[in-house]
Amino acid sequence: MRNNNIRDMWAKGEAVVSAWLSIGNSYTAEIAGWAGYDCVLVDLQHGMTDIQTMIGMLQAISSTPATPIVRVPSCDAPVIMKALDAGAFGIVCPMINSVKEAEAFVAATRYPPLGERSFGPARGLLYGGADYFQHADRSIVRLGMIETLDGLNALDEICAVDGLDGIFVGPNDLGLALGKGTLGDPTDETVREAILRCLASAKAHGKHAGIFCPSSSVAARRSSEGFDFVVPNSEVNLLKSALIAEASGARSIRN
Ligand code: 3PY
Ligand code: MG
Repeated sequence: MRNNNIRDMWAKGEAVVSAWLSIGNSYTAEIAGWAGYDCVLVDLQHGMTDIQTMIGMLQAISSTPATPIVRVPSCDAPVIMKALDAGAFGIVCPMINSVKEAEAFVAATRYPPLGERSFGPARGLLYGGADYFQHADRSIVRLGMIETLDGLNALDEICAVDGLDGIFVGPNDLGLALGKGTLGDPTDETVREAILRCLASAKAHGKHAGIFCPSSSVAARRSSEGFDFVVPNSEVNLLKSALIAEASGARSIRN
């Protein structure tokens, strides 16, 4: 099976830098894949993307050096399996609130006897290779999102779940859950402390820790703190700020 670049980087102690795609389009996915990211995530939760568009995006990412991964809309086994069958080499699962949910998430990604994944790897075989079935359980990366009060309360137990590679902090939802609003780069002490608690718990359990960041400078800081999976903003936010800057720049002389 084709190597999972995320695992290879982690084995070397490196931090993975992932693009985050909210626009459902295979051309955008292809551009992101050639832009120097270690992996590219298709966001099925909040992105304007459905399953069929996701498949085209994963095909586009497959033609680039980046590893294709998917954030599913929820801990829903059929969708998780569909994303894996479509060739995702990693799954980020939002709103993991309990050990039970973390275990259900992991089970959906593993074939029996370890898990409950149904057989039908489709594009997994094309992108991964003919021996996909033999190696998929070991190769696929699973990150459960901590972004609720329940998730925070069960943090240590979730981090201990067998087969979960690590956690991924959603700072916006976590900020909301803590009553602090959506803070991209939380300076609030409660949110800051909660984020660092997630990092410490993951490390204490020998797991990986990821986080969504509002910019590359915050992502670099997070990675220096010990996060080993960082997302420096989404493509839609980057496009929006570039468009705004160009529109206002083009008017700057007349104004
Ligand atoms: C969050 O911040 O809540 C996320 O889900 C990642 O953007
Ligand atoms: Mg979230």
